Amino acid sequence: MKLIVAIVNYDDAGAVTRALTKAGFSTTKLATTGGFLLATNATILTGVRDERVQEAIDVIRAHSKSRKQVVPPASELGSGVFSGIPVEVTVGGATIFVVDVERFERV
Ligand code: 2BA
Repeated sequence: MKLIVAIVNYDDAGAVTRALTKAGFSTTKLATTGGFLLATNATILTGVRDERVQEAIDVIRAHSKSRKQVVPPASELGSGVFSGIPVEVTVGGATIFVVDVERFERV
């Protein structure tokens, strides 16, 4: 079994969780904050059987859009850094980690 940890744009989180649920995956959605932009995003946890990992990633990819975001000058970035010029970054689709699950129980 694997745990998929997917960090997605907050605006995509509902569509991603709905699509995963419709495909038969269990999900937990957490409200999180990116360390660089300090913007709210969402982290979706999905425990899946090994043979369904790619299927789950395909669902997440299909509902996670990539966005360009311009950080205005003098905005505070992570670690208290202030940028003096506008910075454009591409955020997402999704940042995905696949982690081995040593033990899974529902008690
Ligand atoms: P943030 O940390 O707020 O980063 C937002 C976007 O800013 C990133 O998009 C990337 O394009 C840019 N960025 C991040 N750190 C940067 C840096 N040191 N210098 C220049 N640009 C930087 P994504 O790569 O799509 O990441 C979206 C969100 O996914 C991140 O939000 C963070 O919450 C998470 N994330 C990405 N990589 C991660 C990692 N290795 N570990 C944990 N979380 C990660």
